[in-house]
Amino acid sequence: MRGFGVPADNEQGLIGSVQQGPARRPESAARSAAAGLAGDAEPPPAGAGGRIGRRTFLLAGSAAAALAGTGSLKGLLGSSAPKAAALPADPTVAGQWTAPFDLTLISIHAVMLHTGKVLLFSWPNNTVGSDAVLYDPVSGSVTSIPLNYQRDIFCGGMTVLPDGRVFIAGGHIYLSPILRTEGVANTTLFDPASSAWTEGPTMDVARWYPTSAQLGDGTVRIFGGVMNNSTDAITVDAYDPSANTLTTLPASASKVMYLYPRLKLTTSGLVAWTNMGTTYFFNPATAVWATGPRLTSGGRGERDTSVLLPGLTKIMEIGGKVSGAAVKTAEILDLSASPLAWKTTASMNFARWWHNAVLLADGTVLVVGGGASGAYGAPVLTPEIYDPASATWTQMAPQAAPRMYHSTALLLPDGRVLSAGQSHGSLQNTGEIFSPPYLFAGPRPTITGAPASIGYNQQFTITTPDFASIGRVALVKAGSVTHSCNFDQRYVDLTYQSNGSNGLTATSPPDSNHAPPGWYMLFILSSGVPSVASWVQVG
Ligand SMILES: [Cu+2]
Repeated sequence: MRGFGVPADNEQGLIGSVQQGPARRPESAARSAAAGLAGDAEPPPAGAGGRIGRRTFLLAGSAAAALAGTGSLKGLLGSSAPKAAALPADPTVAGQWTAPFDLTLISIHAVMLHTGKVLLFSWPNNTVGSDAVLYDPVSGSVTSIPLNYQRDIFCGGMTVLPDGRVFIAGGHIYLSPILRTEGVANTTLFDPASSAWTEGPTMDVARWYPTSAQLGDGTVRIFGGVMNNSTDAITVDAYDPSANTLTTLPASASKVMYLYPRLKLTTSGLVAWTNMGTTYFFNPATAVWATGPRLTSGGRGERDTSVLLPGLTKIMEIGGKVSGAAVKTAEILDLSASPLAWKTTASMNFARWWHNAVLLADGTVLVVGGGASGAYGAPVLTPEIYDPASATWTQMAPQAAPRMYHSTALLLPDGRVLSAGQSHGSLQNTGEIFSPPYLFAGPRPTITGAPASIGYNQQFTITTPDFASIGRVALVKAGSVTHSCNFDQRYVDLTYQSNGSNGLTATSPPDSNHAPPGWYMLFILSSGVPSVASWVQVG
């Protein structure tokens, strides 16, 4: 239903189209040129409408909802309310949620920092720059750290750099008129050590909804997004964190990539783009694209979520918008297979878009939030876990708050999951924490010693009294997420053996394309139960 000024369906819809029917993508000279360049004549994918006014939708939606008095939990839960009111499920089977708690802002962007804090940010709210906080999942404290200069980093792309700083590419033009949506060419750096925000170098073009992707050499490529409501940002920029410089790649790299393209660094060093109709692989060494297989779904648009599964050879695309509707389906591309082909895997129990996928400490995938109508309609409160080993989905206990458009979800170092945000409704400033069933499955192994940093392909010692029972050792690159797009999460299994006395001898990742440099959460698991993670800097 199109209530309260919220767009009924297409978040990418032009403002006018909200009232006037299906959105039409703005055609631009840039788009046509790039389409010709790439030889990609396929029609705009599902979910690709024109694209201005997200923020307008959100503000209008919130304001209208407040005026209409619909901000109650009951109103938000809608038809899913009975599920939330059901008897508590057994946490050993369905996990357990905390009640919603106040985070003081809408967690539109979330980054897991190696300090153990979570960086959350949103658009400016009567502050000089974007609102931001550090949330401490251990103490529960929330510390305000807004930008102290005029910049709106909402709508930027995020990459956690090898040293743990956060690089943010682009964003939203500061205090732009409400009916306009434009990007900025600025980049922004956040230093967890000092909580300081600083300006980075300037990109060649303004970008709104770009994706930044870290390469194995620790540099970052910035893809896609739009310059404004009628012009795509087609060039690719390269950020070198050690020199703090930005350069623009040759024209062979240029491509229309829409909004927050879902990109994954593969173990071959190629960057795979997988959420639209056709898969593409970008070769950073040559700045040239290669065409891969078509998705079985025909493309899942800009509301799907995707994840690189443990093992690092399979990319999974989950839900999203297919033929105009939210879907339950999921598909997997096995990069080690020949010929390359997407294959359908088991469907979720619920159709979703604007959901998030979180790699859990045991290598399973939690899909949380999302809904089936518009930006905030028909929320799905029941998360589900995909087990890659059995290709099955298991429903979890329902959460209290809808977490659809502008929601986020991250794995925490203690194995729990923070689910937060959605820019609509009375619970929009809240988060909830989910404890997966593995936290109710027996005693947790403990890491009593681990190195603070490791290189590649080298042995290192993990001290643990549980050495005899450890069944899995993994490094999980901490996540950074917005708009159902997680830029950083990655699950890297390690080989290991017990040393027979006080710990394990593990072997670090073979190279930086398996585990790009940066901070990882080291988990050991016993009978499927993870330890609390130890932070390790890889590279
Ligand atoms: Cu948005």
